[in-house]
Amino acid sequence: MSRDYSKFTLSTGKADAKPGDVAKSGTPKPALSVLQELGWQPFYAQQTDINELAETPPVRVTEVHRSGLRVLGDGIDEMLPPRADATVGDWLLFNHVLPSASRLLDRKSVIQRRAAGHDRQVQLIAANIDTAFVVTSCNADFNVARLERYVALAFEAEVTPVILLTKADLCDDPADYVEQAEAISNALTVLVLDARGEEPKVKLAPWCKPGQTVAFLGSSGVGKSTLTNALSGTESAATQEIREDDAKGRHTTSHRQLHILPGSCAVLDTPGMREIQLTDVGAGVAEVFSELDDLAGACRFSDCRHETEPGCAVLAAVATGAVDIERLARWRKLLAEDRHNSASLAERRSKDKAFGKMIRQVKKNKVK
Ligand SMILES: Nc1nc2c(ncn2[C@@H]2O[C@H](COP(=O)(O)OP(=O)(O)OP(=O)(O)O)[C@@H](O)[C@H]2O)c(=O)[nH]1
Ligand SMILES: [Mg+2]
Ligand SMILES: [Zn+2]
Repeated sequence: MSRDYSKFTLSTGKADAKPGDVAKSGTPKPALSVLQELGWQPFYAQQTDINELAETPPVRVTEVHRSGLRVLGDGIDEMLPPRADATVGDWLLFNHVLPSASRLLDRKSVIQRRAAGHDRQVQLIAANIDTAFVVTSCNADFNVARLERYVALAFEAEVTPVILLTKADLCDDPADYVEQAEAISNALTVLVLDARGEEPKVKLAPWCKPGQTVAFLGSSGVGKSTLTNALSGTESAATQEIREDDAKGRHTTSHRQLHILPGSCAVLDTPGMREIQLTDVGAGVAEVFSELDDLAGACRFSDCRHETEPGCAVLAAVATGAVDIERLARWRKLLAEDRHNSASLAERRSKDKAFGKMIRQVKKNKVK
């Protein structure tokens, strides 16, 4: 069956309202197409044209499994063979003749981390997210250093971060948590809420507009799946009670899944992350700690590490009490970690290059 993709290219812009879509009140209500519900935006449309779309329709990766990628499109629900270059949220142009040749579209954003374990590869967490809801609870899960990491990841990816403090109903006075979260960055919204019931729908509405893609990130047990269910009005995401003694979750969600909400946004529910090692997020870290980054410009040495160097403007600010010494310590730790991980990545790349060159040389010699 061939579909009319003309309204999904840039030339004609958004899907037009059909006469039947006029709501009873008389206000015209634009029909949300399947692709728009999946999060299709002009950014993706401009990478293709109507002919290519008709041949290879757009599909979005909603789940990644070892066995392959689940992709959804207009009338399409397929599994593609596994591929390392794609992650949840990616858009592909689906080649039904040769699915593995489906073309991956450029991303609007990508959130990635350095994976735990020995090989410590860069792991893609999500692509094409508009808003990252960084979720923590008003309990023992709350940790400023971890929140700063998530916010740096979001800033680096140019994704809007919003911190959600859940379980407000279980906390006598969330004000202290709110204050600490707000101190992380001026360019940040902090909301406190009960993840169950109707509250999330109302409070998250400004970010969950039709056609938008939002993600819930955070530790296990903070309520990411509960929030997903609250937005969808279903119980489709499994949830489970946390351990009473230390408020730790039970890693109930085991894989990332993009939930498509009819008439609304796309919601990515993720498993609780045990560790987020930063890599290649220099700009994101600088943005979170912008007041320190600005001060560092006035240090005597351009490579000042703000430890013991003379003429250090950051240490001077600590001495006057203008800068919190613990925040400085967290900043230095992230800078060092990012430097280490990014450098080893660069090293690995150059090693890979050298190895490739050696192989080519060997092959060439054989031919001779
Ligand atoms: N009272 C209350 N309970 C909540 C709130 N948010 C989540 N919970 C409960 O906390 C438990 C864990 O919630 P989940 O939604 O499973 O947490 P999760 O972040 O998805 O956890 P993982 O899937 O393990 O990463 C469940 O029992 C929820 O009902 C809240 O705001 N208030
Ligand atoms: Mg979950
Ligand atoms: Zn300094």
